[in-house]
Amino acid sequence: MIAEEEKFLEENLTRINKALFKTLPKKEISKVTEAIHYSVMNGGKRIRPQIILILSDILNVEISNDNVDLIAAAGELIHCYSLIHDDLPAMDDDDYRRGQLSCHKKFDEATAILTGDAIQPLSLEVLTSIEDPNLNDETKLKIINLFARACGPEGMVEGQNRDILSENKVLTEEELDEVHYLKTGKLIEACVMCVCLIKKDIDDITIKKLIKFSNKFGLAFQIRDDILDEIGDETKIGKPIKSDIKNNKSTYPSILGIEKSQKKAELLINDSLEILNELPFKTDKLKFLCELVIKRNN
Ligand code: GRG
Repeated sequence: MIAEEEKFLEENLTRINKALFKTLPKKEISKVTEAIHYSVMNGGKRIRPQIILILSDILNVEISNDNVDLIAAAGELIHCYSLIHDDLPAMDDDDYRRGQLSCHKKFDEATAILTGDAIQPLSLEVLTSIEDPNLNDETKLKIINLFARACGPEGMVEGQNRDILSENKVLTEEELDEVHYLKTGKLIEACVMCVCLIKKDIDDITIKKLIKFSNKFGLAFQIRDDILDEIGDETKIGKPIKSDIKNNKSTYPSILGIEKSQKKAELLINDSLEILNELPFKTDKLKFLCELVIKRNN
C-alpha cells in the first residue's frame, strides 16, 4: 500500500521510466544495446529525475510535461552511465548494482565500457532533440553545458579521480565534502539548475536558494549512502555492503562514526527544509523528498 503523500513519487516514477524507455535504442540491435536496457531499465530510485519533475511542477514551468520528462531522463542517463563505469574492476570493482549483476559481470568489461560510453552521448542526443515552443535553442545549449560540466573533468570525473586517489588515505571531513560535491552533488545541482533555466522570469535570489538547497540535500544524500554502505541491508540496497571498507576509502562513518554522520545528514536536511520554507512556493513535495533522504534504507 502506498501512502497518499507518496503517490506523486509513484506517478513521477511511471513518467520517468516511460521517458527513459523512449530514449533508448532498440534492445535487439546489439550486445551493447541489450546492456543499455539492462543497465537503465533496472529500478533505481530515480532521485535526480524526481527532483526535476517535482521542481518543474512547483515552479509551474512553461514547457510540456513530456519534455520535462525527457530532460529528467537525460539527467538519469548520465547517472546510469556513471554507475556502470563506477562498478568496473578498475574503479570500485562491484559485482552487483540495483539488486542484479553489474553490467560488466552480466556481460563483459568491454561491453560495460562501451555501454557507459554509449549512454553519455545518448543523454546529449535526447536534450538536443527536444522541440518545445517554450524552450529556445539558447536555453537548450545552457542545459547541455550544465550537464556536461556536472559530469566532466571539474565535476563527476574529478570527484571519482579524488575518490580513487584517496584509497588508503584518511581525508579530512572538508576534503570528503568536496569529493562528494564533485562526485554526486554537482549532478544533483544541475538537476535543480536546469529547471531554473527553463522557468521564465525566475529571480536570482530564488535560484541561489535552490542551489544552496541542492548542495545541502546532495551532501545529506551522500552521507546516508556511506552509512548504508556500512550498516545497510544488502537485500534493500541491492549490492553487498562494506565496499568502501574493502577499497579502504575514507567515508563519513570512517571519519565521524555512524552516529555523528547521521547527525550531520539530519542537520543538512534541517537546513534544506529551512531554505524551502523561505521560498514563495508550495514546496511540500521537496520537503517529503528531504525526509526520505535521511530515513532511506536503499
Ligand atoms: C562516467 C560521468 C562518469 C564519470 C566517470 C565512474 C565515475 C567517473 C564516477 C562515478 C560517480 C558516481 C557513481 C557517483 C554516484 C554515487 C552514488 C551516490 C551512487 C548511488 O546513487 P543512487 O543511490 O542509486 O541514486 P540508484 O541506484 O538509486 O540510482
